[in-house]
Amino acid sequence: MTDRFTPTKADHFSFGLWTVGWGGKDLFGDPTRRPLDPVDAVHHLAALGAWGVTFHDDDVVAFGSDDPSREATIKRFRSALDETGTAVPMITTNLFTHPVFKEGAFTANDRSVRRFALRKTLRNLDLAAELGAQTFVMWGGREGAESDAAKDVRVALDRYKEAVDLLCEYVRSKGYNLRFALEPKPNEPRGDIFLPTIGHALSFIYQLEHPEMVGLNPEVGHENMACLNMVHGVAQALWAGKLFHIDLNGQHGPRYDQDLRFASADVKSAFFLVDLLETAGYDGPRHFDFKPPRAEGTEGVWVSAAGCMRNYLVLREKARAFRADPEVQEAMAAAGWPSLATPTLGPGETLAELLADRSAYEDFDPAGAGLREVNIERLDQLALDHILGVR
Ligand SMILES: [Mn+2]
Repeated sequence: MTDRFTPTKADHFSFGLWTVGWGGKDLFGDPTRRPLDPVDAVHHLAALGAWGVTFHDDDVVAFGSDDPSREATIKRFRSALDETGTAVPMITTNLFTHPVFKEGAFTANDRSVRRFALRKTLRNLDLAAELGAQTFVMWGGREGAESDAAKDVRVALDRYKEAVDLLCEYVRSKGYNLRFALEPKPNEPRGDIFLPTIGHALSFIYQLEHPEMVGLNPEVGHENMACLNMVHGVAQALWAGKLFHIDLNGQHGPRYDQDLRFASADVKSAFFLVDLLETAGYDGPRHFDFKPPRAEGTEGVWVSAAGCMRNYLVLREKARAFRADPEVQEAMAAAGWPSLATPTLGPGETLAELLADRSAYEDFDPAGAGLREVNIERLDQLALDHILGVR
């Protein structure tokens, strides 16, 4: 079916190879789908209207491959990219699947594991530059612990910082056009993961040697797993100039990481997220990090992938209609949006003048102000009317 919600490359939708390539293996069951050749994934996604693909090193080249077979595999993959005009905007390193990383990678207590993790990542930075990726995502799924007795967290953060600083130094020395994006997640696979939320990761960035090179890759499901508001978190990342990349998917609140297709779990939050990205001028990839449910067969995988993009485009149209609706604009004014945009002190007003302003305190009527109308329900209902398609 082709309609106005059919994506094109101009929409900048990208997918991890591990998303459509997930065979359904989970903690309790074997794969339910045959392995998907990354070359086939590129062709399928391009046919659906995707603009880019992203991957972990091991998604394309099997762990431990020798150099000749690695090069042959990359060459074959590269021709699929060229044939379809598919971009590789982001690459990441798998530092979580192999048993060597069972106790962490950059924060493993074992120093030789940390050195191996660095070498594996440095090698992948060269590939990222070679394929023209501009963002290198760092998700430290094994950086954490099940027990607070496992390690001194302050020292582990020293090692984490050491690793990110070294990676930044390498990118600078090579002159690569690459920035790093930290991906927060509260737990799973580790009992507790370091840099669990957008806020933790943001504060970590400012302790680094090159904070300008490091930003965030927030994921819808990960923030929801921590009972946090994704829209607020992304807004703060944008406010800090740190939204380098984003992982769009769906999640039903605090439970295991569901990676549902975008917008399928919480339409209202997805609506406000799309509205935020589109109005804030975010110009990075709209990247889907989802998993087609294990119960689906091969055809279901592509229905699920297409649904991610379709839902984004539907919500984008609805968000635009919401913003353009005169009644919404009037309701926003009534709810005080323009007032919030006005600085609290007047132009050139000093603190002394505020202290001398009797209307601000001595003559102010807090009881009366406590009874005022705020008009947010009306605005929220208009949003819901737009989402539900009755406006
Ligand atoms: Mn996830």
